[in-house]
Amino acid sequence: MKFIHFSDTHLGFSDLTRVDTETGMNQREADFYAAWNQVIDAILDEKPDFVVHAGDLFHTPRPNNRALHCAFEGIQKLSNAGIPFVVVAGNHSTPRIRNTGSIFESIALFPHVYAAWQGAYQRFRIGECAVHCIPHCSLSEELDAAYEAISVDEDARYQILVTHGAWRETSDETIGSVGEFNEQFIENPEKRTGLTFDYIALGHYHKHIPVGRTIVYSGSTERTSFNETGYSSGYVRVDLQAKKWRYVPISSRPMLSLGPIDCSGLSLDKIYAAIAALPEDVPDGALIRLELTHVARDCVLGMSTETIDSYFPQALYVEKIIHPEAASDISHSSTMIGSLSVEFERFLKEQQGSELDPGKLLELGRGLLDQAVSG
Ligand SMILES: [Mn+2]
Repeated sequence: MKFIHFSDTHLGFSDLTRVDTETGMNQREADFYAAWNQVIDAILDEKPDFVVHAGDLFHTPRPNNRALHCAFEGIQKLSNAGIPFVVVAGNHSTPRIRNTGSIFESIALFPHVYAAWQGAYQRFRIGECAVHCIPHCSLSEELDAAYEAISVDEDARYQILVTHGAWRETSDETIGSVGEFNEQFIENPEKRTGLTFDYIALGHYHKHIPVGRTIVYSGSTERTSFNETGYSSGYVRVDLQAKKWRYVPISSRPMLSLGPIDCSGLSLDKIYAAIAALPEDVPDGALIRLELTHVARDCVLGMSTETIDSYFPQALYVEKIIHPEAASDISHSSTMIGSLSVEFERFLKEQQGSELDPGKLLELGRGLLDQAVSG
């Protein structure tokens, strides 16, 4: 039996202010749909016996209409092709309040679709394979109960487990933790239950990485932040009979980090020159994170986003992370050009002749902006 394992498609994710000129859609939102469609097309092409999705199908518990349409369209294609699709809910697509219902209830209406989303263990049988599912559980008691409920299907030739969370091998060895507040920890289920699985399909960690010989994070199909720079995007093709799996990369938007450039003692012109001297092999449509350290305060305020962007005409977006020199207060030790607090400081500088204390105004304004942004 052969199946495809993928995960963390985060449909409905959107970011940055770039718009796809053809559709008018947020470009990053469109990128995530394109990645999902690539995997769906690959599945239709490969015709596996079934497919498992290990969580975070959607970016939020209440996805927008475009995200729903994209998911339904893909799932319908699999359903029409008679390819069973098993999906577990991850932490991003689990509502915090249960009585709001779940989108997985609707997804499970498609023929050949099996969804585990109710904070409880579920087992599905697909041909010769028993698929054991532990979705995201909001309470640790539910997770404990889910583990206890795992039962082997004696008639099935293969047993696989699909689950979503950070892998906890021992109490001080965790893999795939991303520090989200509602992250679930998966204690090695084989150790915990004494059962052996032919394969454990993991979701949550956006980096593709095997945890054991047949315990695998497929990784995500696109990257939700610059922290994921360098992660590939793709899915895993598993052959149960041959006891083998293979990672298959898909194409996703290029993302790269440039710098840090040490700007100690550099004038603004010299800083621009140092940026201009960075390697030029930036792929078309890339997302770039540019980091500058020890930037003199005056340079931070005088820096032009447009000038920096002009050095990377082929980039879709350039994020500028600035570490000002000798920052007086630690909470503002790093900043982003274009961020509200920097723009506010620039604005204040232009307001000459006010009788109000500019230092106090700046402090007060930044405090309020920080509150508004983090709240
Ligand atoms: Mn995720």
